[in-house]
Amino acid sequence: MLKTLISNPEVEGFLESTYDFAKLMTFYKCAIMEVETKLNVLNEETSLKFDRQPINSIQSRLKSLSGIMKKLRKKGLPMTPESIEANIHDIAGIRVICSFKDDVYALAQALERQDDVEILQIKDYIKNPKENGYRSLHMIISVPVFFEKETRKMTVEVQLRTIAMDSWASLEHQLNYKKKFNFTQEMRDELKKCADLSAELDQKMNVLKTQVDTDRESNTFLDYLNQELFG
Ligand code: 0O2
Repeated sequence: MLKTLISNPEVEGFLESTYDFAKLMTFYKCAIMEVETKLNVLNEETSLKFDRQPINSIQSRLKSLSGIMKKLRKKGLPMTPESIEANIHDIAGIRVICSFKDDVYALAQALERQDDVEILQIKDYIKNPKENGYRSLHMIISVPVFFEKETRKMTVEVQLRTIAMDSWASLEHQLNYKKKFNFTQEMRDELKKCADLSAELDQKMNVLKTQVDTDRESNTFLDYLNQELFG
């Protein structure tokens, strides 16, 4: 297998720049760390203000070498570190699973406001769901990563979605997304109905959240301390 790979001229050229590739991937890995820290800080702030966590969980991944090569080949692009950096924007990927729909937008706006974050692209599949019912907020952002003698602006794909959006997308991913099985129209309609139900659930939970947040915001920190200490 390895022998076949190395005898492929495309791969041969790629391996020549192995060090540059490893360095690039390290920059991406650090960019993920930077953005995760930003998200965790925002999570702490909301936790202090509203006594609840807007982020349910964060998953991150670096795209695999085979995934990168597949994408470059599909786009007919050269397999060099320069080409990867210029053309593929989801090498560093972060999925943020939020508690409520408002949290998705609040976190996105908070990231946008940060001086060192540049927004390169936003796709709002919550306001404009995909035809199959997929909902999520996708952002391509750029953040600086500081090495000892070099600073690079790295792109990171951030997908923000609620727990309900995530459970639908995870199940749909297993059943349908990029799968060869031929989904009938009836099955597609059924999947879409499930997506609509999950959107309704998000909407109802969001209304409840707004009522609770409004109440908590109107209580001062001293009220909160009094309650905690004296019941
Ligand atoms: P996987 O399997 O998650 O790695 P591009 O990234 O530019 O090539 P596109 O379509 O412009 O492609 O990007 P878009 O629309 O922002 O979607 C990218 C990612 O969103 C996908 O990554 C999925 O993770 C997710 N996604 C988009 N549409 C769907 C969908 O219909 N169902 C599910 N479950 N996930 C979706 P990948 O790399 O395509 O796939």
